[in-house]
Amino acid sequence: MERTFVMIKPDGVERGVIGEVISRIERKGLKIVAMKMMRISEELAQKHYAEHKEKPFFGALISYITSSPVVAMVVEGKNAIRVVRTIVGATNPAEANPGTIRGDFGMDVGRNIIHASDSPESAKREINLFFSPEEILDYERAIDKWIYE
Ligand code: DAT
Ligand code: MG
Repeated sequence: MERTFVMIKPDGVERGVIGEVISRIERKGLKIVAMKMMRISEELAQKHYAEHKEKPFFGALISYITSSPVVAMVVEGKNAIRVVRTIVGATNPAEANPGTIRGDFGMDVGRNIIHASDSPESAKREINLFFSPEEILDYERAIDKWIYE
């Protein structure tokens, strides 16, 4: 099983779609193994988005992500990184397919509702940035035999 880092961004929280987003993750069959609501510090935001440091939108991205609380999660499942990116949709909500989270809820690349790790390396790095090992829970679900062959 693979783990990925998922975060409902401040616009998702403010617009009241926390439940909707979590529902989509749950009903897909993915397992939430850690979750917390928090406000991201400037320092954590800069670390999380370090790969975009030189981009023209970096400043706006940091102020957006630190502007209001977020909901951070670790999500587990078979090919979880790819599966979550698929249900999240393209980076720009204007281009994201209907049926995806960004396609259904967003209008602007600077307000795209949700973050999800894009590779095993970034998943590992981001999970470690946001969660301590004790915050990630190991548990079995009886339903899993109906989700995985
Ligand atoms: P993703 O969040 O799909 O992994 P990314 O890692 O390329 O996308 O960029 C991180 C975030 O930065 C993205 O969710 C929104 C913002 N962003 C990306 N490209 C942008 C652009 N051209 N203009 C404004 N914001 C942008
Ligand atoms: Mg990214």
